[in-house]
Amino acid sequence: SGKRLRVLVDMDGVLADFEGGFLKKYRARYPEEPYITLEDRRGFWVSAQYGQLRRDLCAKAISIWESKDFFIDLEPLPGGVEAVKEMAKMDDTDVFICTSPIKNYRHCPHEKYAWVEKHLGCDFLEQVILTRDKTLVTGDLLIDDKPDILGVEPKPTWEHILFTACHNKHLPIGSSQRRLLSWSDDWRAILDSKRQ
Ligand code: DGP
Repeated sequence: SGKRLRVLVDMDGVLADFEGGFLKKYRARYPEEPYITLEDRRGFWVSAQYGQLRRDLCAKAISIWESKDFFIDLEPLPGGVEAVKEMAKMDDTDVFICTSPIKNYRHCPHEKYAWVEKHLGCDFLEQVILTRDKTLVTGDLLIDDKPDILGVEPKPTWEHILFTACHNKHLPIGSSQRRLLSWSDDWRAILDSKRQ
């Protein structure tokens, strides 16, 4: 076989249940306020859709993920931790967790490392990449639920595999963009398709 395969895996919405964790804590903190069910979520930015519901709900949404323990308390999405562990054991395969921290850095970066240690083990801390610009990271694949991954590099090296989430499942799939429907879907075939 040829060179090693490098897989970049996003965290929120791919390994960690950001949307479910958000809705649970939003409803607990603001029980009298309207909310958006996961079925009705549209668009990547949660705060934008809450702001459309009512202007002041944008700041209330943001207050949830800026709170202590929001990121560490996120539940793993089904099969994600197991898939990443299996991937990391495959021959000629390097796996990195590539995640964008929120700009309010009080809790998020720390809790992202703590989440990886808790669910994947301290050896996996070597594989964490925190960046606000994923186009600068080289890899063969980027598995991510954000439909548009942009940055300063116009031609990223990776192929973006769109991981299905409540906010993107209604989007028409672009001409050549491939999807991973969940971790029960055939991620091994996607990796194999990129091997030399
Ligand atoms: P990533 O999934 O790596 O692209 O990181 C995006 C982060 O932004 C993730 O923690 C989810 C979070 N996020 C979701 N909706 C909003 C929003 O409306 N505003 C902000 N600031 N962050 C959001």
